[in-house]
Amino acid sequence: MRIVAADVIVTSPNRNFVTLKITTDDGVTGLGDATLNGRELAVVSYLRDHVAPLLIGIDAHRIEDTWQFLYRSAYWRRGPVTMAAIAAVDVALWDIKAKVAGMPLYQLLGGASRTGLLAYGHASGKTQDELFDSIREHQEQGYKAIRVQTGVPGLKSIYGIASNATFEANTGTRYDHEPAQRGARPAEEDWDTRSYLRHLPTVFEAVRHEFGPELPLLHDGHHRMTPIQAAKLAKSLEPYDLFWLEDITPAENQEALRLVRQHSTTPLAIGEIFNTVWDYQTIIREQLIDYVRSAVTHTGGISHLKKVLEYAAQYQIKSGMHGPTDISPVGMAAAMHLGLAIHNFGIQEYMQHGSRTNEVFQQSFTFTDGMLHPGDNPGLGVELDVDEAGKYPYEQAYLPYNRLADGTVHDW
Ligand code: CS2
Ligand code: MG
Repeated sequence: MRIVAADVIVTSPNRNFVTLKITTDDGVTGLGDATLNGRELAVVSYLRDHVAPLLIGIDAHRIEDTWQFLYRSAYWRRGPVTMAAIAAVDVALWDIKAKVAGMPLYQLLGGASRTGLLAYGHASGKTQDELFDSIREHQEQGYKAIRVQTGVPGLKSIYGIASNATFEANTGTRYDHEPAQRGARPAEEDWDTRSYLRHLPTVFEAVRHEFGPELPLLHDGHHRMTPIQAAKLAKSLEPYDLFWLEDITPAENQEALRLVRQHSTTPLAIGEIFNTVWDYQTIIREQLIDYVRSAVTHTGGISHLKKVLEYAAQYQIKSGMHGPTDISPVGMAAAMHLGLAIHNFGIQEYMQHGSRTNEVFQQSFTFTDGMLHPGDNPGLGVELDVDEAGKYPYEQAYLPYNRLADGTVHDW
């Protein structure tokens, strides 16, 4: 079964998505997500100009060999662009193999290890009242675990605060906006770590008081703290029993987390911007984290992320795969098949795509009573309507960035 076509489809129904579609000489097609938020066209070029021509004629069943060929023959390894491109090829080939086998992909990965995947959603509010409303709204939608992001007094705009979620009255769907904004330049936001560190524990105290001890609560620090600030934060949130505290440091400096561990037992999650097992080498071996945040889309696909998670399993570290709206339904489905099959599944992030996105990508996965399931269609269970996709051409969009009060650029 040889590959006869590898097409890259760019579409922007509610936001930009890049999808690779591989076709075999038997007429079987497979999809892979290659969306890199705010830098989408770099991956488009990598795939169209450098990878697609190499795929023609390759045996579509040789997934591992194709992965190794693309990774090693380029000489320039790792990095988000390369690894998103390889991920798209890998996932498309798994989709094809599972369709040919007539099975949902999770069956080829070892079969289901559980009945469904616990998902968490994003609650947020500038004020306490808005935050409480947002938590209740998520609970009404079925979410059993909730990420809490909050405004900070004195700061104008903050990461993760949904001015952000829209209710589409015509379809009854709730659409979670991600911070990327269409336009020619990134939006500028402000930041003050000391105000944030003072304010956040008061918010979690109020949330625990209102919603009780049972509800799993998560929080994302979005890479903004130094190691000692991160240690302070993790320690100050300990009484509120978080499910996890995410991205408290930039973590390129993996050793930095030793300091945090010395001061706190708050569980830590890191890795949404990591691309390979090498980015996790120290933090897994030294047990400096509790959850691996990588997405299939940005970590070389199912083949590579499975290896990362198997390594993590030796240290009782679990999965917590990245699932914002900038992961397309194809990438989400890949995460769900992998999450259903592995033993060390932890939790799956799940934000909801808009109705236009759901028309472009027809999906078989379900979200019922707070649990995700990839469905039992052969393959990934996602198909792309190319005509529908063609209605929404690419639009330039950027993630925002931060400056401190004196104008210094800060981690966003
Ligand atoms: C995030 C994302 O979901 C998360 O935890 O940190 O919202 C992230 O900001 C975006 O995916 C960036 O593209
Ligand atoms: Mg995050």
